[in-house]
Amino acid sequence: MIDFSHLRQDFPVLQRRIHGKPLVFLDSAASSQKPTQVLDVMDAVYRTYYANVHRGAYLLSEESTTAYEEARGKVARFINAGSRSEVVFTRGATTALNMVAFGWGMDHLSAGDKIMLTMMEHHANMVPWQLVARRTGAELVYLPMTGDYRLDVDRIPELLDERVKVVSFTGMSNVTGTMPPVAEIAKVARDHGALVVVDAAQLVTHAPVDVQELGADFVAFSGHKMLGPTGIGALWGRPSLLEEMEPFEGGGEMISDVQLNGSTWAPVPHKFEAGTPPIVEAIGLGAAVDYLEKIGMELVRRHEQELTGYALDRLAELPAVRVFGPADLEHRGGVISFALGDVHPHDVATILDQEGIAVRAGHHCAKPLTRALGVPATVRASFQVYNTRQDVDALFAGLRRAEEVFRVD
Ligand code: 7TS
Repeated sequence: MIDFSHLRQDFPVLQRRIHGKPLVFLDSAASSQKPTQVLDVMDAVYRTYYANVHRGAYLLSEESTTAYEEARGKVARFINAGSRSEVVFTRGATTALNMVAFGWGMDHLSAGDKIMLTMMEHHANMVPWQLVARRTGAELVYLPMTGDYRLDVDRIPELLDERVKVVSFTGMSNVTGTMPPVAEIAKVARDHGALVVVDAAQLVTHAPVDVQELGADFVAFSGHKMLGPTGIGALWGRPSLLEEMEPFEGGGEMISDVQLNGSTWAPVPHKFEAGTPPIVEAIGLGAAVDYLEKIGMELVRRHEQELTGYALDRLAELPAVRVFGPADLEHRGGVISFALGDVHPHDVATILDQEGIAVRAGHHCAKPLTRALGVPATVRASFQVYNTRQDVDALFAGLRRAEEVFRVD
């Protein structure tokens, strides 16, 4: 077992007690906690060199501009982008996906075209495409799930006809933890001439991501799930597509020139970053990347696989627990959705909260997927670098307690 327990001390909030018990934070798939290394960097920006970027001809502005652009470079290196200009800072994965759906979709889709998604998508990779489909007349098709909670890739040849112009899918499900074979799907879809978009909101913090290896056209993710702050995320895109794609938002900073009846755009990536960007958040994301790189994403993935394996074994000791997700650790990450008998997930979460354990209960913004699981909601425990076997043991004990309270046999 890889010992990550020393990392806990980097996360101040994990020192808290909840209802008199030590906090066991198992909701990192919704948003992760932040290490001191990120908090300190953000604090230092505000205290020592904060100013707006790309504008002032004075030292503070030069310093914050340099730090902002260095953070872009860190994110680019983290995902092995060809250059930092391939990384557009966005508000998060949601904005990045809307940027592609509207920026690319409105110019390339029309009636008769198809948008291929999967049954596993978070609403952020479903609703933007539904909006664009409604406006362009394009149709939506969905790749189904197999009985063991994986994407049914065998159905791709049948569904991927010449009308499919874009294939947009998750790199890791935020409900079942499923990790689809992204590179394999991307290759088939691109060979077919479709644009390939990967929602890497979960993937990027649970496994190494190399955009060259994934073979997608666009990759979207958020900073707050990968130990960084809220309000910042990124869209990686192939340079030619970023050049060609229309900006999603207009405003300051994204122009080259503005005349009364028209404008020209700033070079990529700035043409996609209208207005004052989340400067301190971007720099904070750079610090989160530094933190994760210091551990190494290969090790993060291995730690999480071991912890997930341990958690699945412990949950299997409770006959009333039903896990919705692949059993094979090669095909899943550290997000575990489950039911406890027929106890409502919110009731389970409430009992766990009394024990200091934070989990999420609900549809996890993936209603079609939860519906396909045949339940209105699930309980979800999700892991990050700071979680340990002790956290899993606490979850197990908490579930035992919930069984007693609700008299589950
Ligand atoms: N895609 C996936 C796979 C996600 O898990 C999420 C957020 C998003 C996109 C959207 O990211 P955002 O940062 O723009 O909101 N997932 C969750 C979750 O599982 N619980 O809360 C947010």
